[in-house]
Amino acid sequence: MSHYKSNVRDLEFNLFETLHVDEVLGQGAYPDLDSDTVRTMLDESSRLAEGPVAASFHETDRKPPTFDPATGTVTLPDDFMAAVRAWHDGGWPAIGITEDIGGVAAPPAVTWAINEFILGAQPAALMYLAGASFSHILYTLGTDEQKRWAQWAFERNWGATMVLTEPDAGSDVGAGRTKAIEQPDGTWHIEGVKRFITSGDSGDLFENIFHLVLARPEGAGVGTKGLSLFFVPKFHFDTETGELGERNGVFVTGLEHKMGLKASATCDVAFGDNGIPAKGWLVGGVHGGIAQMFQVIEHARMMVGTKAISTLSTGYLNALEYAKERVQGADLTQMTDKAAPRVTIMHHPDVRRALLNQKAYAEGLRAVYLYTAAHQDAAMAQVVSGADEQTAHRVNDLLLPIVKGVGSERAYQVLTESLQTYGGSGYLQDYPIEQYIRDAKIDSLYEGTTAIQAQDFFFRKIARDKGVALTHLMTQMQKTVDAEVPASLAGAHERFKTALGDVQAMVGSLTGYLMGSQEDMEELYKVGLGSVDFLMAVGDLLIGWLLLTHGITAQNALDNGAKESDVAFYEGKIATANFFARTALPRLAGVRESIAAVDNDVMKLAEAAF
Ligand code: ST9
Ligand code: FAD
Repeated sequence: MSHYKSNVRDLEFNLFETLHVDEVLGQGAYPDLDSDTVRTMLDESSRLAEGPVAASFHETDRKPPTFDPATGTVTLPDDFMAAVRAWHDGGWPAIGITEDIGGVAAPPAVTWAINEFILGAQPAALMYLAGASFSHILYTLGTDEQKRWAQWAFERNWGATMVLTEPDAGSDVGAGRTKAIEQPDGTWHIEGVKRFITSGDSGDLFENIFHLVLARPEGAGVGTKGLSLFFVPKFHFDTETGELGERNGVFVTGLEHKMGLKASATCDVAFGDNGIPAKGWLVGGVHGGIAQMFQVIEHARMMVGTKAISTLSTGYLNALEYAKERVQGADLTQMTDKAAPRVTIMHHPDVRRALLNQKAYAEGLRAVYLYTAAHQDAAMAQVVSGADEQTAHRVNDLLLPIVKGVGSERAYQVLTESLQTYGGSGYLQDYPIEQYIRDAKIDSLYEGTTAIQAQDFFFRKIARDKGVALTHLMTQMQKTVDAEVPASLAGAHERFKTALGDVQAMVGSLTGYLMGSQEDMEELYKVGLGSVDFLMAVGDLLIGWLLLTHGITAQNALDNGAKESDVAFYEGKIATANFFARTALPRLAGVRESIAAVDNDVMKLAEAAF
């Protein structure tokens, strides 16, 4: 039986009943896609994910990829490669990729809904298949010649990597020392050592791999702005015909041994270190490396958040199934009757609390990533929030650190409740949750740690944006506050109103510290001390809001005579909105107080006192 449990009904609810994706289908950028086709795509891709794609999930964890130092080659298990090929052969990596290179146009919300399946079933498989989306980006950024390479890379299913990190340059990408030396023929030789490179090699899974590498041209300035982006293939190819040639001088020198996500080969990679130069081409023929690389990073941050959220969802659904079967103890109301009938653990209040908490975060975070994806498309953003193209772009930028930072932190935290639901059995490898937890931990680390997401969120996405995107979002929230809601959600509505005020007060405190830094730079420490709590608080507010709006949609559907098979689903939506508003939103008042009271004593504390 598959470890992976998808939630197609909830995805359809988001896409069709709350985001109204049907309003952009069959016209504009998506003339060939209609609602029935999207529903069929969701059914087919979820079945593939639950079946062949998920099949080798545990096996690859126990017998992960291996590395041969003599050849610098990584070998992937055959059954894992079969999973990657199954997804590729189904045509799913082409969804959302520009038609100019052979992709299939689709609204990003649909693309990410489909990605959710593979990211829950076999996340590393999508990472090996990054070639499709990276080709799309290369096509967007590249010279005319590079656009042709991007087309080949997509058609021939080349692997791809993003190469930033070095031993002394992790969060601080601008500390990178890898050099780029220009050659008389206009190409570049890359020299340096990169580490932690996902899919740095993948054996014979692909005929070729292209690495997108940040390196510093000789004489360029310091920091991220001195970095340029290079296209560095594993094998050279005839740039006119695409025919493969000699090995390029980029070699894997080691494989990391990790806590989880073992199917994904994390590699040390040396450029130009073994007598063969690592030849690269300047992407787009321009020196704008960090801005170009951020186009890749934005996809990857979205991917990481969706991965975490999908893992939480399957963790919850597995725990739910277990709770309905496991018999233990008597009903609490019969606790004094030692002969009372034993019940399934689903009857115990604390198990119900934990399950509803899992459901609230899994479904609330799904709503967050899909709402974000809706703002990656001008037509859909217009439908969803009335944002024009530029505002939609800013809202997407604002929400990415929430998808990535809050998605990863909450998924890891709440997955421990999925494990707890199993009791001691959850700790065993007989069930998937312990692997989910190990595999999900990485999500708060790579693609920018949570601290980096939190600073990006406040300094860049709010302060530098002059609050434009945040104001747009809060205006949408205020509309919900001002609207009449069904009686079944009156309590949640009231609590949401209070929580919105709490978060607005947090913005006020942090902005005050930022302004104060013009007089006293150390006021900035206060932003640093409060920024992760703030990010998580905005995440909870957004979840509470989307769950509330979903509850309203559900109540309306019930009032309008929902089909019998949908009644429990809608009742669950209303209950979840109320539960989250009652248990999670009141905590924001405490965060508000703590951010208002941040003080720099923490920064003055001597290291010896820690
Ligand atoms: C990694 C990979 O960890 C892990 C997994 C890989 C899996 C690969 C597979 C992916 C598959 C994807 C599949 C998707 C399928 C979907 C299909 C759909 C079609 N936004 O603030 P400044 C830029 S890789 C945009 O001064 P510092 C901007 O150009 C390693 N741009 O920064 C800016 O200039 P300006 C990941 C941004 O102090 C310039 O940077 N490593 C943003 O110099 C400088 O900005 C990390 O993520 C932004 N948010 O440097 C590093 N921010 O201001 C984390 C900056 O003029 N560290 N720019 O516009 C950071 O992010 C740091 O904050 C820093 C600081 C490096 C940016
Ligand atoms: P550090 O930057 O040393 O951070 C250590 C701690 O300090 C963290 O808690 C961090 O939040 C905190 N910290 C650091 N700077 C600040 C600051 N300015 N303010 C507040 N707190 C701060 N990289 C690639 O280029 N390509 C890949 O494909 C890739 N894949 C990866 C796969 C795996 C499995 C792993 C583990 C890493 C991968 N990475 C990849 C690297 C990854 O992006 C980095 O590990 C990450 O950006 C953090 O860098 P670091 O590990 O050096 O930690």
